[in-house]
Amino acid sequence: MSASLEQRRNLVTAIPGPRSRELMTRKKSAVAQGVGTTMPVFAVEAGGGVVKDVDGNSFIDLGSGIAVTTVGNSAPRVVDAVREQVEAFTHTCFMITPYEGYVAVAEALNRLTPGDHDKRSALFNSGAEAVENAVKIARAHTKKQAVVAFDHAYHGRTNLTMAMTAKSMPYKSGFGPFSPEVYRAPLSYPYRDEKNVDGAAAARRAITYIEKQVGAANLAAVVIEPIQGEGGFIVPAEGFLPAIAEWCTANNVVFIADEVQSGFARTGEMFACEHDGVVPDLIVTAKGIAGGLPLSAVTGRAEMMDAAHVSGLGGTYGGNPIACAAALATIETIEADGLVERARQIERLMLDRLHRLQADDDRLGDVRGRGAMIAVEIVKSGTDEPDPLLTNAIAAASHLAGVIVLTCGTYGNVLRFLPPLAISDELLNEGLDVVAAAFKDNA
Ligand code: PLZ
Repeated sequence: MSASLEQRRNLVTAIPGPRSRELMTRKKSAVAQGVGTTMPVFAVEAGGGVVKDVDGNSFIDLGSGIAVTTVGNSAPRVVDAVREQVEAFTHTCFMITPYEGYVAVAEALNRLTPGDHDKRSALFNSGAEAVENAVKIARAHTKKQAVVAFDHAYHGRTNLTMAMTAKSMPYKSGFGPFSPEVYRAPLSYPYRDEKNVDGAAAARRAITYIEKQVGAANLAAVVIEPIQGEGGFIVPAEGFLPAIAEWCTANNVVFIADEVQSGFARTGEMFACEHDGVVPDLIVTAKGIAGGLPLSAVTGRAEMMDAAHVSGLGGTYGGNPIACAAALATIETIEADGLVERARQIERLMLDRLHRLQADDDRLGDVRGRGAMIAVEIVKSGTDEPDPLLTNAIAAASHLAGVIVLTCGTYGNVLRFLPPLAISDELLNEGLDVVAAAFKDNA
């Protein structure tokens, strides 16, 4: 981020402006339509809490490029580290001539992830690729095959992770057949579960499904997002995650936490499973790990990680030196700038404002989340019926008014907020003012 990037919302053209419109025309004739875009504007610069477009409009960023630029876009330490690395060398392939940065990232992950047991890490490029590798490792360790994922889960767009992802449109429809031996269990969803289904009861329900439909004897791994991302920022009821993790341990099943979206200070802990006191066997990270450079990882118990034979894990670019340099600078930034605590401050500010909004407007059916991973589930007034049309209208109105917000949820009715932790309170409040006005305008 250049020092000249002003930290304010400023619209100087209609949205989209003429240059963005021109680029969108080029996009339509050059890029496959399967690659969609949420906003109609093209970025040229970003940093702090702002994204600037080609027409000179500045947007408040409440999305962080889907929870990636947690330390801020072009965060100063990341820029310096990347510049230094790119001038030294760009790639040798860690599997050919290794380099220190990869090892240092593995050491940092082993130190930062929950549990003080002996750990190992392996690095990859995308979240989906890391999830796939976590499953490979669990299968190699247990010598079993089946995998359980949950309702509303999102784990990626590759063949195995499409099978693990719950939502058909847009992620799976027409792209089958999907990987076999993937089963789905019911989640704990406090807003939509019957009132008597607490965390323990939801865990019993899930475990019964798993035991009856799969059988522990066949099950290699249970994969779960401690707070679901694309599925709607669903925070399971207290006790749910520990009960599932305990059952896994008792049954020689690898408990894999997919913290691709929830990890790296996002939720007011370094990792979301820490809120529940859960120590996963394997933890999958990506997104926030490297300040915007493509990097992902699997970290876990040494004896499980080492179950895969030599050269059984890897990939040409996995743990690319530039991405590793960015990750080390990102971790340094989180620690030196107290960003875990910053995420907690953001939680207080956002929940307070959204709860006040909810008190006057029952279309905000549920306000939930942790840290800087906060959402509103939008319903039709007087009911709990999902209202995806209103959700899209609120998001679109916010976009036109200069605020980047995203939607999610199986029913498409969740407005989610993932601000960079580098955002100011002032911008955050202004962004929420815009969203509040959008609710009023859509009364
Ligand atoms: N696991 C929990 O959130 C990525 C994807 C959006 P990749 N989520 C955003 C989209 O439309 O593609 C994600 C996630 C969780 C895995 C992934 C996959 O990570 O880096 O996108 O492969």
